[in-house]
Amino acid sequence: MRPVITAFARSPDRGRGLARDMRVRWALEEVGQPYDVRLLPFEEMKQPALLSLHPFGQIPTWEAGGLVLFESGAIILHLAQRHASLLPEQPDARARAIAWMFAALNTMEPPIVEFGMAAILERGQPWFEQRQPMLEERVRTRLGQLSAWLGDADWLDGAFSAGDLLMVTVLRRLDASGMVGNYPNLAAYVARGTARPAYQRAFDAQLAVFQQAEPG
Ligand code: GTB
Repeated sequence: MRPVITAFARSPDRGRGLARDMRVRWALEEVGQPYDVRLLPFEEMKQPALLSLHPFGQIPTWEAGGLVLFESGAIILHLAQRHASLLPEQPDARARAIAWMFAALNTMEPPIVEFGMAAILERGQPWFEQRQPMLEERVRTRLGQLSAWLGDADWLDGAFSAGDLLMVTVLRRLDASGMVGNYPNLAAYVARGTARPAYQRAFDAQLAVFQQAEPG
């Protein structure tokens, strides 16, 4: 059964692999599961066809064998539970890897997204100059804590897991800010993740979508 995921027909990230289909594509590549992609124009995001799959009319979604899922973390957990290689077999190690999935999505991603979105949507607002340093400081705090935990390890808890996969994609949201570069071990961690062949295949696939949408 070949799963079908959804992605932007023309991603606003211009092929930089920052939209959340990228993490699902990467997970699919890591486990060697072939997949199809249904590309959605913005005009279709809040239409009944997508809303019947996703209550908030967003990408990515997942359809396979009668199961419909939304939320990139839930999709990756579903995939990781059914294939070896994204979660350890040993129960305690598996629970810790899942904790890192939640940490990426619940503890790291919110301040990073808030910081990035404010820079796009609130620039020019009277509060922007005061608020942005505060948002940046919240991100810096989390990066410092993550850096201290990682130390000189390759991955967050033993072998590469779905927790690392999500964490790397979340940290990549800071690419434009250069903030991760202030933590050499985190920069090396992101480089290690993005050098994985499965990441490269997923990246190339989403880039090809953007290039076909915007030839030349
Ligand atoms: N919590 C959900 C999940 O993890 O699946 C969040 C899903 C989500 O935010 N999807 C976004 C979406 O569909 C795309 S990824 N937005 C359209 C809408 O809400 O109508 C977010 C995103 C968009 C653009 C960039 N970028 O340009 O860099 C990065 C990330």
